[in-house]
Amino acid sequence: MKEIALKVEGMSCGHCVRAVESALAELPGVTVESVQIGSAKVLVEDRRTVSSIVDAISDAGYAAEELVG
Ligand SMILES: [Cu+2]
Repeated sequence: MKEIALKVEGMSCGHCVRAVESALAELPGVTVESVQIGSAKVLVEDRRTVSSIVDAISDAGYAAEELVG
């Protein structure tokens, strides 16, 4: 498992946190570690999953990008 940290734009309240959490929870091979306003941390089995994570967050209405480093 690899830990991926993401910056998430457009979140402003607890509703946003729950929306991102549930979008992530539906993805196979993804374990949600934490979601806060503006960021998320997940564990993935395969790094190729990162693009589907970004897509799922986008579908929920927020803009995500991986924080590298
Ligand atoms: Cu909100």
